Amino acid sequence: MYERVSAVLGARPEDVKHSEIRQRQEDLCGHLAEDSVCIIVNNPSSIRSRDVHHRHRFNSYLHYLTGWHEEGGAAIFYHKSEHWVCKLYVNPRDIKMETWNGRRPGLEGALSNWPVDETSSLDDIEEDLGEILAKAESLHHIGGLDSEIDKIVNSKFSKYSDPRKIIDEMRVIKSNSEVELMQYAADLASHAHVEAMRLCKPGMGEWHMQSIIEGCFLHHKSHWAYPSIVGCADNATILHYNENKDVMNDGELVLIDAGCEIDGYASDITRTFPVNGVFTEDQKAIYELVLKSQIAGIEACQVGSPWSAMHRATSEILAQGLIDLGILDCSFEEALGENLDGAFRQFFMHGTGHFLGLDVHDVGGGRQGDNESERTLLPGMVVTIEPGLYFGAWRDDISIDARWAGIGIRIEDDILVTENGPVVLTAACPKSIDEIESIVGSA
Ligand SMILES: [Mn+2]
Repeated sequence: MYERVSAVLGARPEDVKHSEIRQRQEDLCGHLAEDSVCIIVNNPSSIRSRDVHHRHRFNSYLHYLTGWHEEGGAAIFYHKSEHWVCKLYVNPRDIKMETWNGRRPGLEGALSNWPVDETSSLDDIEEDLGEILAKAESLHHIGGLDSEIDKIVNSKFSKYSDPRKIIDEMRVIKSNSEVELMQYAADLASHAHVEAMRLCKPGMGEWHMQSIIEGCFLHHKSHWAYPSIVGCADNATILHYNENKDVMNDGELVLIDAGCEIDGYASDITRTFPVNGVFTEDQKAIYELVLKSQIAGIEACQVGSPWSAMHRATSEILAQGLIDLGILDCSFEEALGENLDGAFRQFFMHGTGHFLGLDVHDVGGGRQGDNESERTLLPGMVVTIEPGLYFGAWRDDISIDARWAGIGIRIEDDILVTENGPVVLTAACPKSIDEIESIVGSA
């Protein structure tokens, strides 16, 4: 299984180069007044139970601006003798602590291996900040993550602004090297999904699908970008189901929403397929409708299109399709709704997609479906397109024919917006009915 994935996966791209990170620092500082200071703090580690911690994930902003991926740490950008300085505060070397919890780069290691100008010990941040902030007129701070450092910052400076808006505008457009990393994350997740399809058999557990996919991630030195969702039958109609604890039965569909990360960059794929490898006529009817709407959503990912274009494209097809299948008994206008809030929303209750990058629901604007941010699509943006239809048999707020009950289908791909039209990064993951029927259970 792992070898099959390795054989089709290209070479893993290098992490983002230091020169590119230096350029990001320069771009950020170009937006800051010279008498201001900007502080970005790492995510704290969090306790799972008693003395066991959750796996640490670096703060995306800190990683974006310094490449730092270790635990602890904070970056301070300040202007000193005509230059901007990026100073990284890290945990100092400590043989005793390292013996228990892992090696640390320390001050020297951080200075020589990361693209920063100065390093200092986190133990000194309070004193240092006192000096640096005494000379500053304004402060930019991404707070709320590490309460200890937040407290220090708050005690030194009563008012600060949030620099995320500036950095988000940088993060929302992906460079070539970011796209390469995202393509690799998309390929790895695509091939992992194919392995789950191949090995799927009635009687297996949802957790078996999860173990195949996450095993492929781990085997390739990656990790899930968000908890994997594997839901068969009615479980597929629960959007954030991730207990993955039920047995998959003959005749049911299974929905898998799983993606991995590479140097912090996420992929996000959803596929839905019949556990026994053959769609029933009713499952096929819904699947074909969702697929048609997803393809229309992808086609709408054009440079210059408003953010809402993708959601409108998928919604119009779903609304009409639900009427054609006799699931909705109303006019197209009523099905769609004036603000895309018509009767079809009973069965498609989420947005059509979101930005994708260092965060799976990446920065840069609202989600499709909220009319909050009317962004225009630009080259280098990466979005997901993921319409779905959900007919939970357990729901007593909808009235549907029994033949549709227990069908939940979502199809999700990752799309790079380019001048030459949308590029599907997750194209290696099959989604046509013919392909799926020939792959599922073929192992
Ligand atoms: Mn998604």
